[in-house]
Amino acid sequence: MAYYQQGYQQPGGYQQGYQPQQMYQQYQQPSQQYGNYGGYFQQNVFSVNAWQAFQFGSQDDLWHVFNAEMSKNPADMHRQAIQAEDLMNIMNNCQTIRNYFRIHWSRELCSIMLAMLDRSGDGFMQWNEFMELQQCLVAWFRVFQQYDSDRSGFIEANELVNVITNLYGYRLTPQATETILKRYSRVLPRGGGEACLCAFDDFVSVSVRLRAYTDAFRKRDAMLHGQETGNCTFQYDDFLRCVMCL
Ligand SMILES: [Ca+2]
Repeated sequence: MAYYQQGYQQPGGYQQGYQPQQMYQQYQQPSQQYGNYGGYFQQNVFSVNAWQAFQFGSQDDLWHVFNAEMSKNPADMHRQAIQAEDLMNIMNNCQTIRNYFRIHWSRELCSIMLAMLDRSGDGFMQWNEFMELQQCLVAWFRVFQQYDSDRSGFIEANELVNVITNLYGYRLTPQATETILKRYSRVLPRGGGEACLCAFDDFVSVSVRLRAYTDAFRKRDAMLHGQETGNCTFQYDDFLRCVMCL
């Protein structure tokens, strides 16, 4: 498999220049067709200091957490990158990170998060990708907590819709919104009736997938038409490559 044979060699040490903003500018400009979600990320995600949120003393402490997990596997060390399983271990076993989010991170969600930020396209998570993920997660968690005022671990479905459409700024039809709610919320008993609620892990899944699929669609739209039109033609193989990686 090429995935294994590629053997990504470039060291991913955090001394490398870390300029995530530049990576976004190409496809996350405000758009008539796709909304202004890029603006939200630019204004909020990149100003987050993940290590401070986790109450580490410095960024080095977070690097040591990453490095300690990477060091458990010589192949990971050779690649200077971790895998979804390693990411899951960090998220669940690092006490400071676990105490911050207070959820169990599934391997599935860790795979999705790894794929979202796999800028090097090698299927592994380098340190700079890991840092960017933590920034995203802290930014998302702060949003989530704003709405989860009673700290129940859930936000209401209508608040999820509010975040996606008004705060993030995606342009979605009611039909698309309903599809998202069916997939990413759960119906729980509340006060003699029922409430449609969204937990933080589902909130992360929605945030990751919406962004990745929208980016992929926009990119092809712009390449195909020379500008964004809101329409796109996919080859079957290209479509699969877009959706199956998440
Ligand atoms: Ca990578």
